[in-house]
Amino acid sequence: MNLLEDLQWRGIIYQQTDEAGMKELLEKESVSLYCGADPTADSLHIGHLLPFLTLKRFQNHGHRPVVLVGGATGQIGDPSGKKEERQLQTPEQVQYNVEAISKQLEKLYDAKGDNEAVMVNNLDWIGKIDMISFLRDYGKHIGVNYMLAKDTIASRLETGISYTEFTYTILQAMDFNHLYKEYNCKVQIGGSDQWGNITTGLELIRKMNDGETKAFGMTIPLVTKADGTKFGKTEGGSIWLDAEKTSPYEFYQFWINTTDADVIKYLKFFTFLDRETIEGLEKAVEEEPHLRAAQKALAEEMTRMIHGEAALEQAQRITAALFSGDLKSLSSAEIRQGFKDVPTHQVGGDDSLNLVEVLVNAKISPSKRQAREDVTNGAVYINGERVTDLQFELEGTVRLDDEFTIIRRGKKKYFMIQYA
Ligand code: 383
Repeated sequence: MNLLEDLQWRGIIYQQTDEAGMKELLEKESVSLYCGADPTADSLHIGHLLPFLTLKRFQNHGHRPVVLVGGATGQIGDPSGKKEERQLQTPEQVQYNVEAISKQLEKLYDAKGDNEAVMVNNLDWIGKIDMISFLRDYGKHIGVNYMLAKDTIASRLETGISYTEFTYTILQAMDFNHLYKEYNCKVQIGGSDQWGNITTGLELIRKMNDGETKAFGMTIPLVTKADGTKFGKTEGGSIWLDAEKTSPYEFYQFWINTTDADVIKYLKFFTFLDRETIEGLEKAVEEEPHLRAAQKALAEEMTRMIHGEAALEQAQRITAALFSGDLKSLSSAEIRQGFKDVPTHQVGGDDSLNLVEVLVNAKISPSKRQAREDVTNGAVYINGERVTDLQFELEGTVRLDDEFTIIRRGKKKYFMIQYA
């Protein structure tokens, strides 16, 4: 399968500005193409992955990725897909975020050689343009009527859009034009929300380069979920690539919890597994869904890709230990990762440390009588070990890191006790 056939099969192509031209271009030469991200936070989240992994698919087929981080555009704010005006970030915050997300992006493109990825920051050229040049050299080429017709701008006319955000699309167009000239970059890709900005770029390139368009745009579909809820969000918020914000265990759990209805689509979108393998997993979902082979493959591929082999093994160990209830094999740091979201109860300095009392105070057992029964019946586990002694005190080695204890009641109900 060639690249375009592979992208098609994966369902990754949404819109193209010139399908036939693009096909011809990719058959003829090895191209440079780009995708950008604005530094709106100090980490990317999985909503960014699809376009940047698509860029990598191009790289795997011999093309050169140009990865842009918007040190300039991040100070302005893209109105695309936003119902409301954005709050400006300070230049320092933007700079901090640029560094953080550049590191994450660099890691995605480790391939060396002729088509090694190039990292660029648009502050390096946009930051140098003075206002008069901006208005004369660029603004003059883009009609206000043309801009007003863009979905992302039109949809904001009722609620309001500042001149700042209105101008954003011209800045992104200047980037495409700059990269076209400096890096012979002929293609820009992005999510479907970027269609307007990508086409403004083509307009500018056409106007500034003798009317001939040799550049192309391609967008990638929005990732949806079969149940209609938003992809990439959990109760805890976004799924970040930064391990400090979303631990590798949580990251692994996110993917492993994918529904049968979505899992094949995600394997095609996000992994580099080949067609045969994915079709095999598709069969497995149909014939033996309870084994969750496709979900396991997805979680494994994604966690390895973003966090590496060691973090994947750790995530799998935590998952297995939580499933079996055997916590002895885990370090306290691993237990912390695994139990981040369980109900927590704080035990103050004056509170009783007696197990039965704690079970009642933490509302783990509904009454004192029930708490006693739970303990004597062997339904209570402390850090994975059954405790049947009614006099047991939560002291000493049961306090992991001197800070917390995990209590399990019954098969699967976990609680964390924290000490003041
Ligand atoms: C800036 C300057 C350029 C080219 C692109 C940009 C960024 C672009 C943007 N992109 C989104 C972002 O940064 O705002 N104006 O969060 C997201 N992208 C990619 C993809 C996506 C888009 O980074 O659809 C999801 O991840 O295009 O929302 O010269």
